[in-house]
Amino acid sequence: MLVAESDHASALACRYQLLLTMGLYKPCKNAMLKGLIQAGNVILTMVEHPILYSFRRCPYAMRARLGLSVAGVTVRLREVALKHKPAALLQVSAKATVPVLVLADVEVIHESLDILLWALAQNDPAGWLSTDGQQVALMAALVAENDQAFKGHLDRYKYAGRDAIEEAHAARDQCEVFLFQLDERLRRAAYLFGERPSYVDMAILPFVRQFAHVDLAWFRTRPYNALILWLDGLLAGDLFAGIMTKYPPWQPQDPDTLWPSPLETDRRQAS
Ligand SMILES: N[C@@H](CCC(=O)N[C@@H](CS)C(=O)NCC(=O)O)C(=O)O
Repeated sequence: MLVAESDHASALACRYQLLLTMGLYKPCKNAMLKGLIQAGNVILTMVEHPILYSFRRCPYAMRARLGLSVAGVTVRLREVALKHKPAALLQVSAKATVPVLVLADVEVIHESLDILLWALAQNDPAGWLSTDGQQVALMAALVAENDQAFKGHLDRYKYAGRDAIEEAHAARDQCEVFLFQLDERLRRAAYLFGERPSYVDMAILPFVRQFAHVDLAWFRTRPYNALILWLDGLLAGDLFAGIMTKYPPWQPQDPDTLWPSPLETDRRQAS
């Protein structure tokens, strides 16, 4: 372990403190990170690259990859086949949902939102955590609404059987209550909380995409034009393309897949 007292280190400690104050980052169970905040020093474990268990099409995993990618945090990516979860994943996470981020053996982050926020705590070049302070609770509430009510309706819409059209449509109507709420915000500004994207846009984007893809032709006829524009814009960017690269399921004997490659990150940050 290395105790660093550089500017970078204190900036990192400040950011953790900020996240805690904002109520966005749940305090880690891990004493080392708590010590880090209290002492104001950053204790860096010499881990070159955390391990990310991911599934390309999972919206939660997309959310995590968006954060890691924008932050330029390179991970050892392990694509998971959900029907054949690797023993290594089950060992670190009893819950075994993806994404899971393993920060050496000292800490495992099991929730996609925590991974997104952890990544931004390392580096937030696009200012996704910036907020005017007034909006913090509202921002968190919108993500919570996405993860709870909206995702529940979305699953009932997406996975309704062919013989349950009425149920599917009822769930779709319920989803749209949330979508109209997003659209109303997006009529006022380009992004959900202002003229620049925030972590909220990135946390919600993969789920709106999932909704749209259930019946894309129908989705495009709907009267939430600002939302459709927002979705199209974010999906067309390099960042989103970069998180959707395909990888075969990880096998224990495989060499590490470093993702995003440091080269890719440099190229995107320079553009
Ligand atoms: N609350 C979790 C939910 C993650 C989640 O449910 N992921 C799905 C894939 S999209 C999963 O792993 N499901 C377990 C399974 O299918 O076995 C998070 O935010 O990370």
